[in-house]
Amino acid sequence: MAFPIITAEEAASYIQDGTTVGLSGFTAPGVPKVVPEVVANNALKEHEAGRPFKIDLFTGASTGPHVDGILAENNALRRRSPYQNQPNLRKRINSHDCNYFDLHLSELAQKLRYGFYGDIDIAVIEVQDIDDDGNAVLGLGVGNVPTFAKMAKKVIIEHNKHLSPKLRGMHDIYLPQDPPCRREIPIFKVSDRAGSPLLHIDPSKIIGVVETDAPEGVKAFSAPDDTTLQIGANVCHFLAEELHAGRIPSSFLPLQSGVGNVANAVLYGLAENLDIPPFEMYSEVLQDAVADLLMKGRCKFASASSLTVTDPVVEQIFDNIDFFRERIILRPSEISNNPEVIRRLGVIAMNTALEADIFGNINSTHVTGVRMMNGIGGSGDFTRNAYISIFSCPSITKEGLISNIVPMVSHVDHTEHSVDVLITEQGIADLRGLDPVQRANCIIDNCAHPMYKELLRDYLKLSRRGGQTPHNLHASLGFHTAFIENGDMRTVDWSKYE
Ligand code: 0RQ
Repeated sequence: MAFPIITAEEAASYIQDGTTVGLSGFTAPGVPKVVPEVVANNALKEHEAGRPFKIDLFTGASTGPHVDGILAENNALRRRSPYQNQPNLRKRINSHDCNYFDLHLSELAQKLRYGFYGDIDIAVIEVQDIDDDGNAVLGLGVGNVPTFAKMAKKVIIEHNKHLSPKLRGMHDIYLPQDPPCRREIPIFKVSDRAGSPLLHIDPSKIIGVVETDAPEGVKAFSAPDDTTLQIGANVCHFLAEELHAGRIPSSFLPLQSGVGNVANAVLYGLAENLDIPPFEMYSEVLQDAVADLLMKGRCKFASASSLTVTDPVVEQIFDNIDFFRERIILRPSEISNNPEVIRRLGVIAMNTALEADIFGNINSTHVTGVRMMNGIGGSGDFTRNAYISIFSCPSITKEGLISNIVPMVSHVDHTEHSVDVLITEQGIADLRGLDPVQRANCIIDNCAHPMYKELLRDYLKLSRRGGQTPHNLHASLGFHTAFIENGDMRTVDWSKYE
């Protein structure tokens, strides 16, 4: 290797208070394994010495405890985008110790290139291999690394020996031109390749290579429970009905599946439901369930920005790499989540809501409207451009203290205009072509939990004072205020608002 081998400490010394850093990867996979932790430790030492130390951090998506977790714990993040899921960082964001701006994942790379968020000082990039000319085989997650590599003034490489040399060929690295020169992205089928299997990094920018040997450490999801299994079964039932009605072509359409426990249960439902023919996925992450779906032939091909699978599944993929390399493409998130491609391919989007309102607006990010959970992630990229956009969630949370179907969402991520179908364990609300009152009745009848149906119907009566979308603005957040005051949404008293 033409580049100097350096220690993580030497590498981290290039990252100082105020440095803007871009990290490779998408979710934990592909994210550098050692340099960020040393940066976090340096921050702690600086703080103990009474000196400021905070960095601006851009990534592909969430990272892991060894990056966002420890950087947040040591209060080393000044600005952060575009997605996170670490409890420590959540606390920093909600207390404004860290300025987090929550962005559609497909947009960060181009907005950085447009110059909206300033320079990238240092990119830290995990590779499986890199040649003397700077051509790199990436790891299991891509994210925004092509843009970070292009924009960064200096690059640090983490060479992770844990990665299989046979990963070469799984990636498709494509960087679009920016307006006014942008052309169509030449992906017309899920399995189309538009770019190169290698990422080119300008060798003159490479400071050095840090050697690592580390697994990804992706956490397993909770095993599906009765509720999530029923949601999965309802999603599959809906898709099978659409297929039989001819509204989905008989060859089926590519699926996108969101993140979390509910999304994982939906994927397990797809494995079992033979009414749905073998399908393809055009998604942003591939979870454990997808490896299984590929092995069983239920999924024919999968395109995403990351293999977000647990370590045993990584080993399974490495052991059968020839099989998986033929069936998986890993792309930059700007491409995996690209609105142009999603709409062209007719992707069916399946994402998860924290809460939905009776008119079909979705809150995916803010607990009781104020506390950031994770971020919008790629859900908007897919939802807004999908062939059919489905949201699912359990009808209740915390044993019924919270209804996930509310009169008005306390924060809006996806508007009623982009949501075709809402699914809970109770049933399916097909909202296509319905006016707001029809939608409200459809959601209450099919998706709300029985213990909340009457309360929601009463709200609708209370709101019948005219207007296309009948709300009572005093009462519209009544469920939330009842929860804040009494810890139970069922204690709402509509008579106060009559
Ligand atoms: O809390 O952890 O204390 O038990 O929220 O809820 O039911 O486990 O949901 O893991 O499926 O995640 C929306 C967060 C769902 C995720 C969200 C509480 C509940 C629990 C988690 P505990 P579940 P999931 C891009 C896809 C946005 C980004 C996205 C997400 C915790 O899916 O981040 O879609 N989505 N990316 O108890 C208060 C409510 C609540 C609530 C749940 N209404 N009020 N708390 N909880 N509902 C596309 C890809 O391709 C990846």
